[in-house]
Amino acid sequence: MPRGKLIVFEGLDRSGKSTQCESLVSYLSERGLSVKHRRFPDRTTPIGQMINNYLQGQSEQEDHVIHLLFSANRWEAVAAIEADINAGTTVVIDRYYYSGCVYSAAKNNPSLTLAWCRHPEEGLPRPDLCLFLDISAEDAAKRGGWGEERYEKKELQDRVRQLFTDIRATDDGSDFVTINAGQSLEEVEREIRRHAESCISTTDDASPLRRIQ
Ligand code: FDM
Ligand code: MG
Repeated sequence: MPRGKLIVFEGLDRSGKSTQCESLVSYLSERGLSVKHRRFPDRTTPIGQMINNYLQGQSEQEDHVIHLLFSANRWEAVAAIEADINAGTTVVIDRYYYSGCVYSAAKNNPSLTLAWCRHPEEGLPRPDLCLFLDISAEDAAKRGGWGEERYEKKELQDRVRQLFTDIRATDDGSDFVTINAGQSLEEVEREIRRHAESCISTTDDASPLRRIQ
């Protein structure tokens, strides 16, 4: 049986990730593909609840600690993700380790460099495709404005976008397909489906899931 693929959505808050992620999952499953939807942070686990409390301002965490909790929240899901992929199920995830790196690094804490932030992610399954929904912080904010959560602030989002741009220039960025998220929902949807279908049909079934190195 061909293995499932690992497809990830990344982008700023309000870039349309969640909507597009849901749309792709329904599209693929309507076409008979076995597909599972996940999101990070997964707020349903005990670690995820600590993250949720932090994001909602109900608790404080030291910058490195919250970074490691976000990473732990991915690691606790690895066995399940791998089991799905090995069983032929494609896993579509709303945010992954790129968000983990850039949001923490955007805090400008001198000992939370992008390189430091990336270390705990090494060894995680590497996506077959990362769909990066690109939008400026200004345009994202026009979409109903920022919510109440901790990172939904213009200055931080500007730095996050810059760091996503920096990542695209590195080896990690070779997984990225950049999609102009300022287009209409339907145009974005069409592009995403095209890339996802090409990923699903062209990834060599014999090739094992790669790891983040
Ligand atoms: N976020 C998300 C991080 O800071 N690190 C991570 O590893 C992940 C997965 O959490 F501001 C940030 C990004 C965002 C916030 O995510 C909540 P959602 O997708 O908006 O729920
Ligand atoms: Mg959000």
